[in-house]
Amino acid sequence: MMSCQAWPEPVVRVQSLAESGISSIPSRYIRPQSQRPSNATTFAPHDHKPSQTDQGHYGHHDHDHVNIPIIDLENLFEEDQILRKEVLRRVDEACREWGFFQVVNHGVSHELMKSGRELWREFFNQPLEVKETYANSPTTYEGYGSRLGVQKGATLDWSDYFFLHYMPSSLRNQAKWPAFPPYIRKVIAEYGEEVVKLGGRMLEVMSTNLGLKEDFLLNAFGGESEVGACLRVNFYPKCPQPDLTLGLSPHSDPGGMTILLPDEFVSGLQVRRGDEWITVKPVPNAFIINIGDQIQVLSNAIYKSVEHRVIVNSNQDRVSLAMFYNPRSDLLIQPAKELVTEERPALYSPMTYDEYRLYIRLNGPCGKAQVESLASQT
Ligand SMILES: O=C(O)CCC(=O)C(=O)O
Repeated sequence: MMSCQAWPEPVVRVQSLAESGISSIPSRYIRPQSQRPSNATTFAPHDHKPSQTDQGHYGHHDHDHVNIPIIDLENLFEEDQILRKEVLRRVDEACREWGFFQVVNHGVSHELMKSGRELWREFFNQPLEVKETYANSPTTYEGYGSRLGVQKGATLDWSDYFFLHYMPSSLRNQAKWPAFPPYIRKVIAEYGEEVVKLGGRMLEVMSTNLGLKEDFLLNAFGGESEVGACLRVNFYPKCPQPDLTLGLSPHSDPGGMTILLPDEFVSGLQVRRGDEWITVKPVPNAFIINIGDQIQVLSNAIYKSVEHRVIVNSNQDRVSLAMFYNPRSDLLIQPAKELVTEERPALYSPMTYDEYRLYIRLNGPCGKAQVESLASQT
């Protein structure tokens, strides 16, 4: 299979650039006018418990109230079937209407979420020489990186990241994880275990909601021991000209589903809604969950992956932990036969995730170009 061994140009660490005291950003980071972060929709603060009203604001045009749905998962773990069904209904509606939602009472320890964020921030605040010992290459992307894609001369994003494999355990190699700050490896392992468990539950909910057997999606991903899970920790440094650049270019996630722990204090994630970009303001202790391209394919586009991007600012840096929950990379992914009918024929041909992700590994984030081009080939 084609892959790329090395970066096409010397790698520049965005954090070092930001800390060098520049007042204007290099041209490599400046986006064409039409792709700059203007006119985004932000919604009002959320210092109240998620309510029916929050969850029902689909398509509302009063921008102060637009938000991705916020869903309380508490009743998912209850015996009461009526309460459980209501949670299922809300998740289904969010998957169909938005492809993005926040969850609270998800079962992952808040302490672990906090430690994860803090330890990763400490990792990025270490001297450059220490981080460089983990420098990555485009062959696997594992380690400390500053770009996605290997196109020479491409416009670059204003962020650095650390990428590691958590599942399957055969790919988990703690020697490639940061050794400092103390406890970071232990916290990554514990965090991974809890978030992967949450991912498994969400796949059950989505399978049930699609009218499939509860374990359908997990099995399509290779089963509990073979499912893929990898963590990308994004670090978005302060930027002297945030209006000219993006922290992360528009993209849909190529994998199955993403469970994102956003920065507690700094917003930046924007979700596409028609022609608008909605800035998500994270709810305390919530995760943001979004559908990836592989669930779009498996559900025959009943659920859709949604484009998102990240904006930066000049006052505060930002950290986010994205756990990508993916199919085992050598399994063929195709629409579930139960979801293919005469009226709704299969929209996608079978393809392994290995083949699929090569596109983003070579080209970097490209909106929804890849999954849309797949549909047009059938
Ligand atoms: O930083 C964020 O809020 C989003 C990150 C993201 O979209 C990604 O890592 O793919």
